[in-house]
Amino acid sequence: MLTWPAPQIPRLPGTGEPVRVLDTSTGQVVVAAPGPEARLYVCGITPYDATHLGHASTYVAFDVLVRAWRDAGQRVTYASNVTDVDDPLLERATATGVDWRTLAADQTALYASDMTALGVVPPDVYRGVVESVPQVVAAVEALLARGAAYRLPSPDGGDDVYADLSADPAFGSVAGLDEAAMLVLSAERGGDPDRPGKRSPLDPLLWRAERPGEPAWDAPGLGRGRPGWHIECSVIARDGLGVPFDVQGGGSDLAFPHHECSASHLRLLDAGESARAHVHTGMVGYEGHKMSKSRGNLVLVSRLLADGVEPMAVRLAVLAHRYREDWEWTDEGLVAARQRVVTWRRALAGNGGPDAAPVLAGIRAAVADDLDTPRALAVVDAWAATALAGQVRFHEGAPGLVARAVDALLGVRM
Ligand code: 5CA
Ligand code: ZN
Repeated sequence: MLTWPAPQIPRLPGTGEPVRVLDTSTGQVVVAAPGPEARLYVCGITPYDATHLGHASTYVAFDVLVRAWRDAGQRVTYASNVTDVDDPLLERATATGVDWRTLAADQTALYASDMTALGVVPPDVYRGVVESVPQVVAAVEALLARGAAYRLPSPDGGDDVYADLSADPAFGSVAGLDEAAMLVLSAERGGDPDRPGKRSPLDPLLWRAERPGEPAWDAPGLGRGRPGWHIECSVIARDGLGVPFDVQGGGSDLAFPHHECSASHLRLLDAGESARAHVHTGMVGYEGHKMSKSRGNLVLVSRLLADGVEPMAVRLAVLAHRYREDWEWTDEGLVAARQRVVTWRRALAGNGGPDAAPVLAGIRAAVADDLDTPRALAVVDAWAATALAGQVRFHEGAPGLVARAVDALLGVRM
């Protein structure tokens, strides 16, 4: 898949601190990528509707992580997917009478333009499911050969293939949920715990035999069909990054079953390993509920931009919240972000101002501390307030350094 253009990241003097993030599986804040290279996989969109603020918030959060690693002198490899064939996409295509490929292509393009506007660094490895079918087929065949998967006849002929979770003693280690909670979430989030004939209700689908009216691909060893959901991310992460990699990321709605199952598939495919840390963003809500395509309570990035909101105000409205907490999108939050753009611009306008070195150090310390972007914004706010008060020693070039720091580390280009 084609990505979008990479934003230019200004150089800064010195280097950032080792970046710590909250790992869901241990509950600890850890240095997730201790080596010279950082490898990140973030679950990409299912392109059946336009990018909303929940998506934007998740991708901006991981963008701050990428920028912090780079600032700390690490080489970053970032991989992501596009779920360009899956149940919700096919259902929307049928409901609206649009070809599923056209729907996916249009929405993927809109997502790319939204990410470009928001200054999100594009992934280095960016793959759709459709272009990954041969790799998925090989992985499902390998799991069958290892006895870690089984076939179940489909009502429409052919066989579906399920992973046999009893082959993986570490299943459950990502989200740490009990059986009852896992069953509830599996049913809510794309699983089929009530399907008769499965060895265990939580066993996830790896390959879905062709159904009438659904797209399908030839796979001589499996029979015509299409990939299940979790295996796509296992395969794209493994091929794009190698295993183990440093961070598996996504929204908290993906911790179970999606990241639990994709980590399990990886362990069974690659002798026991998956991601070193799982990092999850909180859910953005709107009008009292999680913003979701299925509920329809969406604030779209493209709609805000079309209404004349500056992309950097949208980005600042997101960065005003801690990534790991749930939060609610509000008009007041956007008004405050627009005001912040105005204030920062005024403070940055001159050639001199208060010393910028503590601002750079303060932003670095805040983002390294589990991406504490609200604290980073407060550091800049304080500098801007002092600059506008105009009663400090004049440091020539200080606004330039603050502008570069805000650009490089927070992705906010003034
Ligand atoms: N294609 C799959 C992942 S493989 C998927 O979940 N797609 S998605 O389009 O539904 O979501 C894309 C990303 O946005 C995921 O990381 C998801 O966790 C995140 N996300 C979805 N809704 C919200 C929300 N309301 N707040 C924050 N993040 C969200
Ligand atoms: Zn995924």
